Amino acid sequence: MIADIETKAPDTIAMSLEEVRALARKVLRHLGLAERHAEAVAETMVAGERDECTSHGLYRLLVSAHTIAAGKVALDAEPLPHDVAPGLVRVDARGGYAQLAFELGRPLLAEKARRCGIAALAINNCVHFAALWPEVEALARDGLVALAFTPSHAWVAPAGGNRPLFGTNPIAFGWPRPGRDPFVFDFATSAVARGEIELQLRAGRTIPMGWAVDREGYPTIDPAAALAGAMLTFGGHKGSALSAMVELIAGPLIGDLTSAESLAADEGARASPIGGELIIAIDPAGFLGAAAGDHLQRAEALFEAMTAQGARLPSERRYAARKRSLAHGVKLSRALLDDIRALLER
Ligand code: NDP
Ligand code: PYC
Repeated sequence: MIADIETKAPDTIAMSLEEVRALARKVLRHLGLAERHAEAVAETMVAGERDECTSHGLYRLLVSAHTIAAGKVALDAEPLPHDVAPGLVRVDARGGYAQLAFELGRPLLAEKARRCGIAALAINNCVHFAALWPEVEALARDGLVALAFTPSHAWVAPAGGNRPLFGTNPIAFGWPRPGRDPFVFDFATSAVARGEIELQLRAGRTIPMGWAVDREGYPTIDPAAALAGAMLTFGGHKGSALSAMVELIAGPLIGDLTSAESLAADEGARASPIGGELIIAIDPAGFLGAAAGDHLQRAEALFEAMTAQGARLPSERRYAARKRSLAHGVKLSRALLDDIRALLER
């Protein structure tokens, strides 16, 4: 028995964040992604691993490899900014990954928000597989209140229906806190991100009831049946309405695709979603001028009242994970690393 334990390879492998970054960049370059994209895309994956958000960490290298092999992302797209109005900026990602387009649009958005009090950035024509919290967190660290939205592929049934129509459509929010890490939440308007179901499938585990129905519309705990059927919204009709809102404001409002249109454009390739993202930034000083600091300080009472009764703040878990990862590195699933390293043999 002891011998068995001693000879069994560990299920996880420890890596430093630098090693994670180097691996992500190496694989993305090997897959053919231009250097600037490889760096920007790798950074969101490193952030995902660092903050223990594994569905949007290095697992996304497998997703990217599939999307690239399917020819569904422009590998060397140069994002093109358009100064639309004093409070509006649009970045055409030209079929590339969203990360570089956001990097380019972020300073323009921040500058417009400071000038106008509120501003919006539309990223168009991008391929999107990433978590949204790195974007709203970055804006909140610059002192701005930020909201971000993006549709995905039609995988989710509206409340009361049983056929996929909405994407998993995340909503992210960031709030700057004086002298503290920003308050950030970021979640899919489906019961859970699709990536989470994909990870359960990889791990051979079942999923909780309430996440999805199978092809026939019956509730299922089988992740494969869930992926083939329809995912469910969180909070019933409430998540459904929010999901519809994301379709509208990050789809037609910015001249981009809905999740149903993204899935149609995918033509069965099962690549990452194509379309747009809307990011709104608000400068507290826009409404409040010199009093902004006092009011931000007042907002701290809300967070204190939440934690005082035992509630945890969204983003608290991530910041704690980040602290651990920065100090000790991360642990990656051996099976995932084997699959990622196999990409380098292709
Ligand atoms: P979760 O359901 O796990 O919700 C995540 C959010 O809720 C986080 O802000 C988390 O904070 C917070 N939270 C979780 N548990 C608690 C708790 N007990 N108390 C307080 N706050 C809590 O995530 P999802 O599966 O819905 O989404 C995961 C990711 O998938 C998101 O980052 C999203 O952007 C991404 N995604 C991307 C899509 C795309 O098209 N690009 C589509 C869909 C999802 P904390 O982080 O601290 O745990
Ligand atoms: O996990 O639902 C998801 C997702 C879609 C696009 C990127 N992540």
